[in-house]
Amino acid sequence: MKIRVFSLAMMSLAVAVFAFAGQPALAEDEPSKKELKKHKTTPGAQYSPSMDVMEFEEEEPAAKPKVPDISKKEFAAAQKIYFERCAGCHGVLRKGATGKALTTDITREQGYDYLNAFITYGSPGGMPNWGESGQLSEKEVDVMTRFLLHEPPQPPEFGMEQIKASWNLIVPVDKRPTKKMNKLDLENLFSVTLRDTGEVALIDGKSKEIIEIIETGYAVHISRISASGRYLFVIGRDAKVDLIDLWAKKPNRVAELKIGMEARSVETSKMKGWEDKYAIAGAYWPPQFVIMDGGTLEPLKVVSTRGMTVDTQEYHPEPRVAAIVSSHYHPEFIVNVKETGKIMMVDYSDLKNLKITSIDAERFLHDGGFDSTGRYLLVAANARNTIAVVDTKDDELEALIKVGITPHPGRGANFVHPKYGPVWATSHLGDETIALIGTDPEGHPDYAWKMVESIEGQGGGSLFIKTHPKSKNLWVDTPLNPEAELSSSVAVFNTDKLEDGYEVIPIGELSGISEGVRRVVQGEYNKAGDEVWFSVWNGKDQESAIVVIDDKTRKLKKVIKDKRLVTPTGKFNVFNTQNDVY
Ligand code: DHE
Repeated sequence: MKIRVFSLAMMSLAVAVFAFAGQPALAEDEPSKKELKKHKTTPGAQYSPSMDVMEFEEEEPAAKPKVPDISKKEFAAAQKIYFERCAGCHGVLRKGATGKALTTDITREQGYDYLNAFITYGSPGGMPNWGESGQLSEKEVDVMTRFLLHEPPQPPEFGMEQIKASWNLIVPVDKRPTKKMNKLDLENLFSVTLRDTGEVALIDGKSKEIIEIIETGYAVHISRISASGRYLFVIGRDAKVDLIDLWAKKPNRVAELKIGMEARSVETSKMKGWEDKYAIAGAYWPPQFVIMDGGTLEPLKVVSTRGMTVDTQEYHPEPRVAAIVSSHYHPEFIVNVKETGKIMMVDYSDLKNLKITSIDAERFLHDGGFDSTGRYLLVAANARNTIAVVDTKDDELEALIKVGITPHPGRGANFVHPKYGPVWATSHLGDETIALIGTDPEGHPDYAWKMVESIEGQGGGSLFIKTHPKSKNLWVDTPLNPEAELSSSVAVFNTDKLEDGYEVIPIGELSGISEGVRRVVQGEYNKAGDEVWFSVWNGKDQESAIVVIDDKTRKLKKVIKDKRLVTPTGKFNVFNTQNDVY
């Protein structure tokens, strides 16, 4: 099997970073400077969290003996670059995450020349070649090098006082309609992330018309729907949650709240009896989650995720909150903490006496979703090439399953395999395989919680995989593949005949757009499960589109183009998101 490896910066910095300058000899797995110069960064290597909305007070860098000076202005510029490009792997506090620590005890040992070469050339293990690729100028590399030799700035905390101060109840509950005031088919509405404008587009599933463009947080990341289907929750990278009332005459924002400074996840209570009561959002910085009132976003509880890692049981100062889902078996939010590898089952039935069952899973948890029954949650510990399975009924770890390189399932895809019964699938960023995991311990005990099959897709750089209970198609995107042909197309398999291989659908070409990289990202079904929507994601100043494919014929049904559709990425069908259909 031919495997193209696209090492994710998040993952690979762990083996690569800044480990050897100033030291007498290279360890066995460390690249020589000659090798570094040959290194070329792949797009996958740059798919790592950035902290691009963090704000700081300007600080006076402390002068240190034998450390080259850095001016206040240079320090501020370096800080900005660091948070945008480096903090995702090395941590806000520079104490290491998937990448190694860059605290001054280490960097000063390594010295200026070594650090400068590493930032310029990167490493085969995944450190991007910032200088050589031209992404940072020689001057910027110099400033970054000096920045790393100085003490890191201390980012501010964002506790209940600041969270509360950011709360804006735009329309109080008693001023909202008591019944649906519009004629929209809400269940087949799509909330579409317009990444670079900080907006969502609400698009009608039938007419494919844009109903509304709603301003939200900066670089909005995901949308989730309340259990009743009335409220839409949107979270931006700037950790701003927006609550949108879909019952209003014109769906509009009714509340907003900032739960931190950087965030990616939001979810709402879905347990029977608790529908629409609470919401939760998880932050990258500060490392914490916030439980809010589901109808007003009033912040009720803030909980830190700082603590020990599951493997070495060492303290981690900034474990980021990755995916959050809502249990169907208990009044619990399931919070996946990236750097510690803990899955926290947060019982929201009594916020005063908060009970959290903390499950030791695997480090670097990122994204995931339920099996078809909604009982088991499968989450990718991506930098450990592992899927963790949690039984949300018994609140315990079911399995840790090794899959391909850097699994990235989104929420994954559930279907019935002719031999293995119900399976859940993930594609990978780091190789071209698609892993199938048996999910039916009752009916197919021999296959449950094992990787029963690994099939070959069209390439690495995949982010999302999708099917629908009514479909026989399994769609796999490859937006981060370095080959333009692959990043602008998707592979589709027949789930009854996986052995027949895949058909390639050139979504980018079907969009009729000729400019840009036309990355095709995240398939999302309509409510009926007979159409699948893909984003053709171009640069901010270029044309983008949404391409709708007829699921049965796999032929083009419609191209949605509009000058307001700027950088569309995630799409969230109300019914499917509300009911965890995937
Ligand atoms: Fe995402 C989900 C984090 C980059 C589109 N993304 C998630 C989740 C996390 C996450 C933790 C799970 C949320 C949940 O389920 O509660 N994403 C990150 C990052 O840290 C990362 C790697 C870099 C960053 O700085 O943000 C990152 N993500 C991207 C993109 O570049 C994508 C492709 C385009 C974009 O809009 O930014 C992107 N992420 C998405 C989408 C989902 C998502 C569409 C939801 C998928 C779903 O089906 O639920």
